[in-house]
Amino acid sequence: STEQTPPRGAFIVFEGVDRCGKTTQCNKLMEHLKAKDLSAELWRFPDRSTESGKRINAYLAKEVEMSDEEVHLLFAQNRWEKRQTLLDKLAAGTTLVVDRYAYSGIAYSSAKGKDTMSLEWCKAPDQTLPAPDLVLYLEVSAEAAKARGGFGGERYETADFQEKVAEMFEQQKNAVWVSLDADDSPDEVHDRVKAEVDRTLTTLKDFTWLPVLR
Ligand code: Z5A
Repeated sequence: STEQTPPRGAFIVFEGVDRCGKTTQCNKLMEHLKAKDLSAELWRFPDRSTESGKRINAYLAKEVEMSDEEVHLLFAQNRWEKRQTLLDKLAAGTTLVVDRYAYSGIAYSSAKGKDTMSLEWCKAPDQTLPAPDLVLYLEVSAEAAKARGGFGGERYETADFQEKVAEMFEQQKNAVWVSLDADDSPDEVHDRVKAEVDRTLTTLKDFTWLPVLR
């Protein structure tokens, strides 16, 4: 038969510092994909519902202490736990919109600036996990982030640290990475997101296989 197998789903990742608007944009993108009648799911990392996720949640809420190295590996494990499900979903044609991925793990850990945690060391545990088709990096200025309300009480939620995190994100830019100015209104940012995602969806037939993180 000449019938073609349906294209696999797209693997779309949102990244950025605290309050860049990822969650807001993920929700808007989901509405856009649903309106196009596409099968899509919204995921987020850390997935706080799994065993590793519960420990991560306790760490972020400052309820438990852990070494920086240990929590780094735990964040990576939290992604490895979802690897097979992620591959199965994409193969079945479901597009995944993912709020944070390995780039966050690498940026937040390497931003700690420890001798024992070089960028290479931080990258290693996520290597060979599926790589996304598109990384939308929401670039927010310190002023705009500040105007979006005070920091919460979780770990990492200070302006100095977020600035270091932004630098470590910049060092990870690659071919599938698109930086979007995220200072404007949610609808204006959404228009930029939509254009990038629609472009990626049309090229998907050329990406029948999924590369891995290097
Ligand atoms: N972390 C890590 O260390 N290692 C890892 O491997 C991973 C993560 C995966 C928890 O992540 C922490 O884990 C995080 C990184 C670390 N630490 N920090 N910081 P999380 O994703 O669960 O939590 P979060 O980063 O704090 O996400 P968030 O609170 O969901 O923020 P957001 O998604 O970027 O923003 P938002 O909720 O869409 O918007 C924030 C506010 O701004 C909200 O009031 C909106 O209504 C408003 N907003 C949004 N967009 C706009 C625009 N365009 N204009 C004006 N106002 C806006």
